[in-house]
Amino acid sequence: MPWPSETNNDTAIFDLLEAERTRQVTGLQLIASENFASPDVMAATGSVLTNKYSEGYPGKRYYGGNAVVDDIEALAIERVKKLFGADHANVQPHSGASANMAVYLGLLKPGDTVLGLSLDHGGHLTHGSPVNASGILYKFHSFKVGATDERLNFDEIRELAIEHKPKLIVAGTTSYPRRLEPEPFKKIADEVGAMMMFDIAHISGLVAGGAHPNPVPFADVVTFTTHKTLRGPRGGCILCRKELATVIDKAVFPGSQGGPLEHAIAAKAVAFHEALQPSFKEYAHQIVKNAAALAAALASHGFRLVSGGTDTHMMVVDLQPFDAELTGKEAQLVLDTAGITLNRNSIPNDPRSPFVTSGVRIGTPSVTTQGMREAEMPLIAEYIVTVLRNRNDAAKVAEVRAKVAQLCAKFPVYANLKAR
Ligand code: DSN
Repeated sequence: MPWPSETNNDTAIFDLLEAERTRQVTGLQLIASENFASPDVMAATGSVLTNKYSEGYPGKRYYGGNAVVDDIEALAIERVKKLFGADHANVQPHSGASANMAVYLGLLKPGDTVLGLSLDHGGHLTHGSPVNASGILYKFHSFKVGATDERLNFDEIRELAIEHKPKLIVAGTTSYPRRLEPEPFKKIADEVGAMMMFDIAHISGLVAGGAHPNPVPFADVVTFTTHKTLRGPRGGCILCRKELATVIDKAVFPGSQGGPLEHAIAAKAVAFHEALQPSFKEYAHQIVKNAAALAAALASHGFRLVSGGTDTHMMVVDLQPFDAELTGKEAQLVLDTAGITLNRNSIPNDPRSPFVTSGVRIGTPSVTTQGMREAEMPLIAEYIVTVLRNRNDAAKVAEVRAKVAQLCAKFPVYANLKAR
């Protein structure tokens, strides 16, 4: 018996999907962790693989009918290993958080000591936040960015490592705008006999495209998400040294996940293939150039950039010098009304709560996918400034909304794509 014919017109959901498509393509998407996946990535995500169970790994499944799935997952593994020069890859993590928790499960025992960057200084929930399982199950000690330069201080990290003797050092960030060299982390890890995990969730596309140093030769384990700068489907991935392959695979399945999402794995394989093309290098470098141009334009309008600027895809903007009354929360809300989407973000040592904040985080992966370049960045900065200066003037905000739509129309993404 087929699906109920009465639901063929599920307009409630499909109208909403169309509304979301319209929102995405008519506004400026400046959330640093988002991107526009290709139509091929989205076709694989919405494919027949959504129907299949395949617990296990290629050649070792607990269900029948997995010959094709095996080929797909093997291809995803082969491609991602080539992309990052890794010994071993596990492409099954459902997300970056799942990838990180699986690594902890594989490498640590509950109560083991770990060192990671504090969430409020640019780390991630899974780097030991007390409200996250990582901070509940393991004994995390946090390092912070320097009070004046707002950059990682490897002398401080080394001192903490010597003091606490962690079993694992977690490198990686979610709102740190600077290059993260892997060598200093490796040196400290070696000195104190710790393992090293590098979470490149944000920068995996930059690493793949050669616009950021690759930590794979230095780290025991590298985790990342596939949907940010890498421009794939929502999901996670783990790379590791071959000696850790079995322990990592067991920690993902059966350790922390059940059936893998093979539709997402097929889409990851598509994204890895796209990232292996020469044009992806150009894309990755253009993201960084665009971020630098946007940061410079914002600075010229009186905003303060945390750490003084950016060398990645993102910037964290301190709103206080621009307008002491303006909070990150208010900025996010009013900019959304103007079709400019970004997120409020704590600045280091923020006097306001994480729900309010004194900053915003801005990223250029999505607008770069649309084809925008340095020339468009001052315009984006100008729109942001106009909205924030006139935040109580609905007509002015609406004027900018119209200009944003006009700009986006010149850089069409998903031109012919419909919700279905
Ligand atoms: N939510 C992601 C980000 O925006 O950085 C991190 O998990």
